[in-house]
Amino acid sequence: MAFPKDFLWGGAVAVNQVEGAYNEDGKGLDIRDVMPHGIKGEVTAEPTPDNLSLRAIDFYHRYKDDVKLFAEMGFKVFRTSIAWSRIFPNGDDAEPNEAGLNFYDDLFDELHSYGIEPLVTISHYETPLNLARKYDGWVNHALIGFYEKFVRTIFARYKDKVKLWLTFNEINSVLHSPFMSGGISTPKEKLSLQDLYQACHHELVASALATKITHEMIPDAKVGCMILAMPIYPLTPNPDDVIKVMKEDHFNDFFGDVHCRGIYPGYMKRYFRENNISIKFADGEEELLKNHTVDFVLFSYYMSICEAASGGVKGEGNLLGGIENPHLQKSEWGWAIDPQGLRFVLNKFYDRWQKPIFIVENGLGANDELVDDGNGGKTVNDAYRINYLNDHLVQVEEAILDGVPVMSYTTWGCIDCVSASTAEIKKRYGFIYVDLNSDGTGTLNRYRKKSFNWYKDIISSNGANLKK
Ligand code: BGP
Repeated sequence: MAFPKDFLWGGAVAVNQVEGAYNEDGKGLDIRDVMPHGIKGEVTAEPTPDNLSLRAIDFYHRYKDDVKLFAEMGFKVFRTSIAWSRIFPNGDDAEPNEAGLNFYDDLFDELHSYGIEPLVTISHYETPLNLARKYDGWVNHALIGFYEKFVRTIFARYKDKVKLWLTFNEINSVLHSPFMSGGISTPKEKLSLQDLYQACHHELVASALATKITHEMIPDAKVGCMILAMPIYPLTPNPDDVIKVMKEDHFNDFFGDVHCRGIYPGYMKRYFRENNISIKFADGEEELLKNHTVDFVLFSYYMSICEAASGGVKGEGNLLGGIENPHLQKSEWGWAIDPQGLRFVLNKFYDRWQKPIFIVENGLGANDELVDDGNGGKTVNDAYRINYLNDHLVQVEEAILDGVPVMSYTTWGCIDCVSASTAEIKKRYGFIYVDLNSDGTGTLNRYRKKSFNWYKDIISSNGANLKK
C-alpha cells in the first residue's frame, strides 16, 4: 500500500467561511465582512445583510458538534485558520482580545480530545479591515510588524497545542485578487506593478519571519508556505506555447522558490528590470529570506489550465483562469477536472523544492440536493463528489509511488461553507451538508452525505479501498 501509515487524512476550512459571529466577543471587521458577493462583486462600506459570511454556518457556536462529526469520519488532522480580527480587532491594536484567544484554545482542545491534530493557517483571506483601509494592506511595510505581533501572540498562546503552521493561504493569489488575498484597497486596475510586487515582498519577508519565530518559539513545530497550484499545459507543441507556459509558471513558482531557496530567482529579477520594478529591501531582509526557508510545502489543487502564445478561449478558474483544455470535463462552475494534474504538480513541486508536501485543499464544488435517506433521515447522493475525490486520491497514490513524500491530504470545505470566490452557499464541497439557503434562511442543521461514509472508509483503510 502506498500511503504511509502515519498519513494525515482530514479536511480543511478557513474560519471566515464557516464561523459567522462576525461581530461577537470583540471580533473586529475583516475584509470578508464587506465582500457580500466575493471577488467579482463590490466591496461595501459596511457589512450588509446579503453577506452570507456574517453568519456563515455558525461554526463559532457549533464547532463541538462539527468536530465530533470530523472525528466520526476518522480525521487525523483538521486545517483551520485563526481570524486575525478576533485576536487583534483592528490589526494594529496594542493588546489582543482575550475572548478571541479563548475561542481557539477551546477549539484546539476539542480537536485534541479526539486525537485530531490542528494544522493552522495564520492568514487565510481575513486581513482586518482596518489594515486594508488605513494602510492599504500588504503594500505597506508596516503590515510586517502587525503580522509579527499577531504571530508572536498566537504562538505564545498555542505553542503546546499547534505544531503544524502555514504562513499565508495561496500566497501567489495576491497577484490576481489583491484585496481578498492581500487586503490591498487600491483597486486592481489602479494598482501599479511596483506596489503589487512590493506587497509580495512584504508577505515573503513576513513569511520568513514567521518561519524564524516558529523555530525559535516552538522548536518541535513545523511551518510551511502555501501555494495555489494550477498546472499550466501548452495548448500545442509549438515552442512559442511552451515558452509562454514557462513564463506564466514563473509568476507562481517564484513564491515557492523564495520560500524554499531563500533568494529571488533570476527570471524574476529580469521581469522586475524589464518592467521598471525595484523591490525595496529593508535592512536585514535579504538575510532573513536566505536564512529562514520553510520546512515543507503545502498547496491547494483544483484544476489545470492551458496557455498559448496566440491566446485562446478563456475558461473559468480558481482565482487564476486560463485557456480551456479540450480534453477535460468541467465542474458546474466551469473548473476543469484533471486528477492527473495533481500527480503532475506533486512531482513538479518535489523535483523543484525537495521538501515534504501537504495537499491542503482539493475537492469538487457542486449543487447538492438533500433527499430522504429511506431511514427517516436525510442525505445527499453525491456519487459525483466520491468519484472526483477517489480519482484524485488515486493520483496521489501514484505520486507517492513516484517517490514524492506526501504527508497529508485535507479536502477543501469538509463541511459545506461559504465560497471564497463567489460568496455563495450553493457551491458545496462538504461531506456534511448544512441546511443554509442562498437567501440566508435555513435551520443550519447538519446531515451526513453519502461521501461521509465513503471518506470514513478510505481513511480507515488508509487508502486501500480506493477504486483504481
Ligand atoms: C481556494 C481558497 C479557499 C476556497 C477554495 C474553493 O482558493 O483557499 O478559501 O474557498 O479555493 O474556492 P471557492 O470557495 O471559490 O469555490
